[in-house]
Amino acid sequence: MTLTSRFARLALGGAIAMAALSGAQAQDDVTMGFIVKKPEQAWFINEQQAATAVGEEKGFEVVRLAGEDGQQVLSAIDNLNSQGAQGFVICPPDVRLGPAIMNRAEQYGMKVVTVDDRFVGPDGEPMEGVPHLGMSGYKIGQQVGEAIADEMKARGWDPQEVAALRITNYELPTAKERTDGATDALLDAGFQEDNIFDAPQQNTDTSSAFSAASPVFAKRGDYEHWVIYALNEESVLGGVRASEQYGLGAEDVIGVGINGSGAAFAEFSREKPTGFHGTVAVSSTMHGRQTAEDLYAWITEGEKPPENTVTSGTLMTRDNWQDVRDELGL
Ligand code: FCA
Repeated sequence: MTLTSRFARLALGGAIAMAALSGAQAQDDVTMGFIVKKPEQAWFINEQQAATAVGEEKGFEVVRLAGEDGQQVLSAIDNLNSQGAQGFVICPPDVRLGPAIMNRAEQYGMKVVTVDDRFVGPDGEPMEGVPHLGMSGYKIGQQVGEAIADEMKARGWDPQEVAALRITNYELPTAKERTDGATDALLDAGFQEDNIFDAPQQNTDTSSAFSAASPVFAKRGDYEHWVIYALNEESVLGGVRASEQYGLGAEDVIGVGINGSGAAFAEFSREKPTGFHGTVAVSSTMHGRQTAEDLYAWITEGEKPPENTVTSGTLMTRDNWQDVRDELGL
């Protein structure tokens, strides 16, 4: 071996060792935020836990933060910057905050991935350039409508005499897609359009749905049978609780939600069935894990995640909920 080739080998070995070292350091140094709009909801708790778990596996740190309004989101970003974070995953409290959130993130050179609720720009269209992962809202909504129609048939209800409580949130595009999908599937199955009553909620939680639903039941006491749907199961549960207050029993109500989180498990675990018939379950574990992994690959390898990834759902009822829960890793 010549001196030069020996030298080259040594130099190469050194370079590899250095690269390995800096690679290891880079991995140790990755910190990302995971900011959610509703930190007390089981869906979001699970998402954040799944992100933390994948961080522990792969060697990066996940800082779990609440962002229940614009102010809180901006201070969460400041806080992440002071912890040396290179980016964050976020489900924003209001999708119209997208430009303001991106502004702050860009000041700090942070990378951003959205989960569940996609930013909209000033033109009302999805904000481009921010990778997103969320439900295929319309399709999952259709599954809700189909599940309700099937259960109506099973109970032998006459569609002419059934009312629908549609809990809406038209400011959130994924919510509109979901309730539109459910409505279309119900109409396809012969549901009467005039029997659909809207309850616009101000938020995406149980109490806002309860407040929105109560006056609808109060006004439409003439219907004996009701179906209930909304963007998520937390909201459907608000509708079901309101129906109970108006004296409707489990046999008079078919509520079908979306998510498949602890809120639904608790309802299915009650000794007696309620008007909450089922929910279309989506893996919040996968949402949390995948977005954190994607952001990590973007930070460490410069590989930008896809613009829009959509996920699908499985109907979960009192009969099969434990199996579906296990299948989806929930
Ligand atoms: C929205 C809803 C959540 C969940 C998520 C995927 O953020 O508010 O309940 O359905 O989409």
